[in-house]
Amino acid sequence: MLQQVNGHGSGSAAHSGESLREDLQELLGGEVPPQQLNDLTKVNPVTLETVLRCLQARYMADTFYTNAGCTLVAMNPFKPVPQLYSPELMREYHAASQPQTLKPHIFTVGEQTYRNVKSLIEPVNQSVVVSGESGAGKTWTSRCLMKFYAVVAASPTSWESHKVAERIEQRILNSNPVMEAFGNACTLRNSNSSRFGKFIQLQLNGAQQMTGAAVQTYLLEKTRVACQAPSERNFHIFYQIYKGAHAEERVRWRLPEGAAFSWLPHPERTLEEDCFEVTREAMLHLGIDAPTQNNIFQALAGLLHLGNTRFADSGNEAQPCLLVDDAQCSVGTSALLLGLPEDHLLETLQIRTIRAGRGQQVFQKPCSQAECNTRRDCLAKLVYARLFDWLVSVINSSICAAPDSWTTFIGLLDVYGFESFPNNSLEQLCINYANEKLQQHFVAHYLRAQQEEYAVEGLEWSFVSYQDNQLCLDLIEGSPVSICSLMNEECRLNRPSSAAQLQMRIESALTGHPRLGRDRLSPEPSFIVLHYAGPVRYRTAGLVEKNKDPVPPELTRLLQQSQDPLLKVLFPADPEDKSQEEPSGQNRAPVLTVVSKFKASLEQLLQVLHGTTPHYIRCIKPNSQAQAQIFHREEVLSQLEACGLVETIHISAAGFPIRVSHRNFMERYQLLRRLRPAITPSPHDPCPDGGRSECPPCTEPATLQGLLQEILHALPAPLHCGRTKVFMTDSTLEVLERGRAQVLEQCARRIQRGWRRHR
Ligand code: AOV
Ligand code: MG
Repeated sequence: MLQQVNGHGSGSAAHSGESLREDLQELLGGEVPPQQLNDLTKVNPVTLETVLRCLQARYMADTFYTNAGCTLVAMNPFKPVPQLYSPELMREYHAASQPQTLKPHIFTVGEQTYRNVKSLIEPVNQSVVVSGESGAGKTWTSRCLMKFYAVVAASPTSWESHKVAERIEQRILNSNPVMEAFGNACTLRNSNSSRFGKFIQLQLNGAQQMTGAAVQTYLLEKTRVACQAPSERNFHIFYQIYKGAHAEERVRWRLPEGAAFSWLPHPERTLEEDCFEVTREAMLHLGIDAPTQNNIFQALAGLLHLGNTRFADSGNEAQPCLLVDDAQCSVGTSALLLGLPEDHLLETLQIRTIRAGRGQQVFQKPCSQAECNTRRDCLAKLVYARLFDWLVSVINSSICAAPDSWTTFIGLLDVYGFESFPNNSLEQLCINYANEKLQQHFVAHYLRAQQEEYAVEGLEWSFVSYQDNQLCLDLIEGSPVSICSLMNEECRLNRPSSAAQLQMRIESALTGHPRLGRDRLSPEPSFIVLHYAGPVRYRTAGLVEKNKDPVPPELTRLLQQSQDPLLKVLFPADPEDKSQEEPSGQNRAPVLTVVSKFKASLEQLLQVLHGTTPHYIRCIKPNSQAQAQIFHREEVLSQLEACGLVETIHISAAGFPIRVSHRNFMERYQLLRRLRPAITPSPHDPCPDGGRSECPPCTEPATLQGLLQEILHALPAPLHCGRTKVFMTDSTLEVLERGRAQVLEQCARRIQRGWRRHR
């Protein structure tokens, strides 16, 4: 067999082993033993072409995971492969003495992180950063990893506690369908695309059982509620309600079969994500009872009706806009479902309240047709975003462990992947900015830090050049001038500025920037950012407004007056109620823009990641049609180039991922002294427990150099001593640990023998 299969050979993952071997043997000139082809660092020579051919051969043979040194490459199968994710297979990886020797799998990463948190050498929180472009399989991967931890980290013995543990793991898993129903949508790139970022912290106690979890989310793409790009859809939950409500609920939520909603495009499309029952069931498990669920779905139906509200100019500036045709019915239904007085809702959409002049007099001004539409959309976004945040907080209170019941965590990061559409706006800018940040974390953590550390530690090392994306980040977020700073300034100046003006400002302030592209042919004002994963053209129209994300205070106040129990929770009455009207001029509070808030939350995330040992899974999309068994070389190539996989492999191939401080190394491996070659300690060896028992007392204390020499003499594994740390590969660590276990066992036997003799 090509790989050490260990049990999961029954399915398609294994049966094409022979053809895979032939292909790889040809590629590698037959030099490398077949079981090592699991790792791209063993491909010889490492070039884009050879790596690509290896991945292609594996993909066509239904082998989807491949190691690339410190990263795991995960190709999206685009078809069900249930045998690859069975609980039996999870247990197999968990039980393996050396999971790294099994077929590459996300469970190897899962098991590695799980073992690392209890590592006696340097226990530390772990994180798994799953990256890849939109549709590559990040959410799928992190869901499977959560299932893995739910299986391996649940082991309380008593029946009573078993029940509790099952409940918490089940609840944690139940958070997925709920968050995906409310936060995922069908886009051009992925029919289940995450429209928010998520970091979930799985909390473990001292016995390594999962006692809870905490979810942190990042910037939901709330504009989707009121505006969907051509061929895209709204969030799944709207379709779930629309298609899955029972007859009686349809009456209650005013959703007759076949009703048309302009915020519900493409309801005819059938997706597996449209299953309402799964969401309801999961919500129930999370403690969201049926009456609360009813309130949530009723409010969402209210938003759908709000979306059908249309305005027309009244022809007289002094008069409010008119409702178009049967929009009166929509407003009425929407008001009813949201627990609002109909006339108050309508008036708030049609009329602005402004304070102006020295005496801060209050004026009322009819809104233009466009303003009415903006206010309607704003109301929907406001309700949906609050609802989403509230759901996340309910989920957290349902799954979060008490602070003293956990000691370490494994974090899973699943954010929206890099995306480029025909039209890109602030949402894509933020998403791609987040991906740049994560790429930089990878580059900084792995590529740069590793090489710099070797240099500082005085290890001999030939440097590998890699692509740093700092320049692109400077262009987006740098100071003093960047795209974000210019957008923020426009928000702060609060002046009407056109799309063309913003484009001109960006071009003149950042002209010549190596990461700013030019697109003279574009029919509309735009700019191009040359991202690490490819160029993206952003339209400037609407950028400043979206960045400012203004919420007229009348809208919040309106919602605070709702009689609906859910909206009362989402919009609690403001006790001081200071902001009665929209302030003008200098009375405005400083604007905290969308990008500045997003930047702050990303920086917080990176701080958390920096405090963990990160593990990387790179998801690759083999084709953009989401089809099984199709490998588009060009598309894969650009993903490999973008993430710097070849550089990663070069560095990993020659690198030492394990580094242990001199002191910790001495403490742990002191007892390996006088190992015989082949690591078989003789019964006459000194006792590793310091001579407290019957075995002969230990001889003179070791120095690090002495210890290393002795170990090197006994072991074939490479060890390198830096100025402050000892460096080694994963396999060396395993050899050391095996040796240590043998010595300890030997010693325990000797002590037992001693006891027996005494009795
Ligand atoms: P993403 O999270 O990376 O995109 P998903 O995890 O949603 O991508 O994967 C997209 C689709 O690919 C899924 O809905 C599955 O149909 C399929 N898929 C992915 N991984 C597997 C697998 N291991 N086995 C079978 N099918 C798979 V985005 O959220 O758009 O960036 O914002
Ligand atoms: Mg996703």
